[in-house]
Amino acid sequence: MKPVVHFLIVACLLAACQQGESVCPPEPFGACPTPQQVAWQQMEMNLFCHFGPNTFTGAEWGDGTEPEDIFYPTDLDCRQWTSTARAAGFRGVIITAKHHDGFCLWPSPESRHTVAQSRWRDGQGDVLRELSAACAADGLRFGVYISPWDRNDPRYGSPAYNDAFVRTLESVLGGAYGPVFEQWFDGACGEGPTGKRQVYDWPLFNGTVARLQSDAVVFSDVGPGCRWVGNERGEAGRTNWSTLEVEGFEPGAGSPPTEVLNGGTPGASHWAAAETDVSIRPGWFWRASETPQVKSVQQLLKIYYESVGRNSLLLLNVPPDTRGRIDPVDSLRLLEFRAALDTIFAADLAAGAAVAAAARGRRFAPTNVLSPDYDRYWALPDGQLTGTLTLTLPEPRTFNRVLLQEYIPLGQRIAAFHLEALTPDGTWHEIARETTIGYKRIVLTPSTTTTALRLTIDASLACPTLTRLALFNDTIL
Ligand code: FUL
Repeated sequence: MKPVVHFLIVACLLAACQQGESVCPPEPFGACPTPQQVAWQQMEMNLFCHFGPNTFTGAEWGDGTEPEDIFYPTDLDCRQWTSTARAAGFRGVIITAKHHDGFCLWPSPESRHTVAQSRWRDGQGDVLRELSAACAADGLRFGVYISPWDRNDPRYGSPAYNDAFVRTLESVLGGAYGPVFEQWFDGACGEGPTGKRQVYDWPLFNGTVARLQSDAVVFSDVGPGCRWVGNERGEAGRTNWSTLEVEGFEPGAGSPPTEVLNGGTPGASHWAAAETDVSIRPGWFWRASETPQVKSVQQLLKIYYESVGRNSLLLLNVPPDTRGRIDPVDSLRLLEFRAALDTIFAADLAAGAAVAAAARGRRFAPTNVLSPDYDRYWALPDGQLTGTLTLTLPEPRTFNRVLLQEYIPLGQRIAAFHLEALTPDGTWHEIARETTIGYKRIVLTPSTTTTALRLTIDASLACPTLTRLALFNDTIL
């Protein structure tokens, strides 16, 4: 190209940039999520259903010797699970298709310990068939927990088991039950019926999922799709990076320390956002005796703020009972939880605000943070790692929750920020000082009445992006 032509093109581009319309978006930074991982994180809340022989024996870990006939739901209704989940705002359901006792809730050809050997529906029943159909009918995504630890399979503890486990995966993921959005791999690796432990072939297992369900996000302690949050209390780290150093680690005993799982690793080369799995009851399986201890709305809200509100996905376990239905106490609590969330997040108190900040161009204008459209975001120019954004409200407003969202398709960037409110004497008063934001961060602040809020980004790994800043007032928690 002649230098003069080149000059003209550059000059035109610069002119366009100055008009702010055609400025390029920031380059992706570091490890970024796949579109499937972004869609997964946007689900925000999924339902976990622990169901199997333990539902009938009261055990948390069955030993694999339970007679198949023990599995006898008297009134299974998967539509009741999915309509409850949907009404409560969950987007997907993950079922324990096979827990550590090895019992398969579908007629797996690889096992003699399944619904097919039970008297339930004369051996013709298939919970996965009913649940996947119910999910499709209620517009929910369907996911499966298939435990590699198997206390029933006589091959467990030998290389033959890994191949058998692949065939087990194939019978669920091969298409019989439609698309699977998440494959949940528990890292537990105890002894099998012969007293031996298995050496799991994780690359083989993960490869099998990728081959059969290319859109599925694979959960394990270390991904590859998403990672365990490091505890079962419902608490993601206050600092929570969706990137994780996975080199040299594997699920189970070989996983990184739980504090690392809880907070991720800034700038690491792998994207594996944290999934927070927690039960609405003390145990993972339903027990009549635990019904009085179903978590309260306040406890669920706290969990919500400490999972979804800390850049994590919430996988809330609500185990069906011996009828094969969600207990009315649990389903009512879920609807109360939903009603509380709807009340708290009904009105964005930042609506109508004026927004002032530096920006990389009109397309990335600061006002984008007021729009609920996730793909419209504010961004700073390349190389600018700190900055402020000021919201001026039309009148004094009172809030105690500040919701922030980064545009994660370009990576997680913000490492430190603080929030200040304008006081009547014209000075700024700090109301929060935090670290990461990620896909979604809900900062709990003292109750604040002000006409202006200032966000200062104190540190960022690359020029920051922000797709949402919203204010809410929670009078429930
Ligand atoms: C754990 C399992 O051992 C529990 O039984 C439960 O399924 C939980 C979600 O994962 O590691």
